[in-house]
Amino acid sequence: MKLGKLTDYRVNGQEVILDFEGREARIWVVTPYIINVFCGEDGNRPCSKAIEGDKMILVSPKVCQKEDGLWIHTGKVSVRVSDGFYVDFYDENGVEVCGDYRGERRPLQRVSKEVLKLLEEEGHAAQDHRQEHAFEVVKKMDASAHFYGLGDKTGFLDKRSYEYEMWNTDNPDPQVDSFKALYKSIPFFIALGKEYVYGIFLDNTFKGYFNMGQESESYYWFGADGGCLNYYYIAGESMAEVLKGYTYLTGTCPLPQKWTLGYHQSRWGYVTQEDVEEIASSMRKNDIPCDVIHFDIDYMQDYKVFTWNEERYHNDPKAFLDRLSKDGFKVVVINDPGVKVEEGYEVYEEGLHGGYFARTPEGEVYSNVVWPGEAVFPDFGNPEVREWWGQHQSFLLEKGVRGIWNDMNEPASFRGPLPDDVVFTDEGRKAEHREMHNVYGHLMAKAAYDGLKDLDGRRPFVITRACYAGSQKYATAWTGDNTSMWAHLQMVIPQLCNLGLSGMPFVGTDVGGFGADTTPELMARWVQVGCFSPLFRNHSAAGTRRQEPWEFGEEVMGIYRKYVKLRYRLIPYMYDLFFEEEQTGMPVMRPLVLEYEKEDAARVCNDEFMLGSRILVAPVVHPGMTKRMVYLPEGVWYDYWTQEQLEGPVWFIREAPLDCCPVYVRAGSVLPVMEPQSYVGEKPGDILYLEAYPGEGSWEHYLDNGEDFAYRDGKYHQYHFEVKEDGMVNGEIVHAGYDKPYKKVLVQRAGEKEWKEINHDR
Ligand code: MIG
Repeated sequence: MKLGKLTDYRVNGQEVILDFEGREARIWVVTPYIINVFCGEDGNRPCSKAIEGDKMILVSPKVCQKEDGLWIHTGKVSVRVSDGFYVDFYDENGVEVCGDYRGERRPLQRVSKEVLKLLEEEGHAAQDHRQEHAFEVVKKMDASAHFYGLGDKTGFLDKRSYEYEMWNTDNPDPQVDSFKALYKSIPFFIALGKEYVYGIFLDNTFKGYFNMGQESESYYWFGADGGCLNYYYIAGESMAEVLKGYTYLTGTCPLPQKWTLGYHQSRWGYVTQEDVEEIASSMRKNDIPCDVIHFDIDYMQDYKVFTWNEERYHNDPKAFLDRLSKDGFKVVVINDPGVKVEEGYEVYEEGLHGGYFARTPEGEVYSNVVWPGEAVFPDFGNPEVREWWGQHQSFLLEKGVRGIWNDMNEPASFRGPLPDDVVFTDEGRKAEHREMHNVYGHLMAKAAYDGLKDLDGRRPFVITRACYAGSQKYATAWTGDNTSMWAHLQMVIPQLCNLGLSGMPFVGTDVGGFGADTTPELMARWVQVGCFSPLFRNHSAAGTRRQEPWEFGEEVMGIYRKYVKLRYRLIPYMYDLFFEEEQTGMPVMRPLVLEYEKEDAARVCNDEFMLGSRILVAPVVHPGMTKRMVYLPEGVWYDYWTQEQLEGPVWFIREAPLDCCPVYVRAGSVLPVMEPQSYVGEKPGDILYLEAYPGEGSWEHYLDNGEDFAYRDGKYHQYHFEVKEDGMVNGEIVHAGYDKPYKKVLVQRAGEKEWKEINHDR
């Protein structure tokens, strides 16, 4: 964005107001590490959907005018603003970390005029000029830069050399690398270079553009189609610190109920009570642990939200859900935003009378087609609408439903997209679809979360498809309609890791693939990745090959069982990761680069990942492969299956027959594990089991009732364990607030069979 000469400035607390020949811009020091750069029409920041509450930390920035520009020093970051509104960031040693690019942009001409004309005649979309955006920020890029995050995008971990768009999109085609957008818009990325790391969060909800060096090797740029230039520069010593800064701004994911970490079985097409009964009993009969069954749109009456086709449930769904619950199954149901246009239908009538639906510019209620047919769209930007929607969930809760799955909330529509000028509300003011589109799902999830919290009191379990920055505060997310193909199994790793780096730790993909027919081998390999993903749900589309664990013969079912059981074993460890994540923003599933950012191999690793800081997973994601190349970063590692010790950094080949997913544990680990059970809480859980991997290290283990918010009043236990080179473990209780702490702590040393009791008193 080019402004004129910097003619004047004034300091207002932590904000510096800059005058560029009559056009105003601002630099706001939010914390010593976080700087906001702003330029908008009337000088006022719009109300952020991502950032809630006051995030300012008191700093006294030093401001001084020098020959080369106006300098603002926070003590940790220095900002230089110069004529033309160029903004450069320096670290505390005065080294430039992130600077605006001042050179000429590369012309976009890709083909000659003649070829362009030919292409157009043939009906191909070709471009030889750059699109105009409301603003663009162009930053220097050096040869060492890698980019991570950007929410949910196709392709690989490192986003360098690709361009993306922020526009929540439901495109049912198989997702490939050339897709510019999926269902979520999280305009945040981390730049990691040889000597630097920083983050940028563009808090703008309009259609956004992120060109991460696709246009040039000298710069990258980002921009949007409307709204204000409003970005946050986030400094830190490491990627983890940058992420901590980002989640400090936009929030972390609240600790989930423990059962949500169990296995979820879903399919579009469980229509009747008998269908569901069959799934539940087959899970138990086949000894496959399972906590959750999902009900897709089939349970509703004519696809009307907040209705139930009771006939298909022997006229008493509540009795059925109660029965399932006795057997340890929790039910999650889908809930779409589109409300059927039908006279006399309560939800429609209420919304109509309340003025709760989006309108055309002429003031008519706007409608489009979704599952129920002609449908209208709740205006979730209006707090009253969120409250109304949230309270309606009592209909589902009363039947015994334990979680809400928000689908189609981009919002998706079947009769063409919603026009840009459909009128919504942004809290107190009117705002068009072009501005509210990317936050529609976010606000729907907020409505669901707040409603559930109020009605139920337990930690709300909401799953959403569409997201904006900060959606982690309300919902877990799944990545939408993937396809049963190997490329999509491969994509799971960078996709979920980048979501974690974008502040969304509780995420998963449809295990086995949603569209198309999966194969036994693909299923076996997919569950080996799925069992380590934070949200572990097998889901598939109606009409595709059935995808329940028993559909692929004994061998694959055995493999399936082995990995679902491994998942259950690791639930206490994963729960600890969620506890850590709520404090620090560190994701549960991590790319290697987050733990080993100095290692070149880690920076571009797409086929291995970490579960927390202690477990490294190197799954097979190619058909026919029964060995794979494994990279282990620096340090001593244990092969989880053989207990063999290895020393990194090292590359080697590991045998990986169909039933083997290579897993490694860092030396110096204490992994809390759970005894085998069919669902979380089936066994009393009053003994803590620890797997110890010799080496120097420690672990914080967390225990509470796994259900409500009592932990926020201190009603939890925290244990601190230390392990030594000889594998001996010491433990102490560092916080004692839970009324059912462990009666015993048993330790098993790597490679040994025996469990030994240890003392763990204060
Ligand atoms: O237009 O509810 O992504 O998980 O099974 C498709 C039916 C609507 C899309 C979701 C998918 C779900 C399906 N839905």
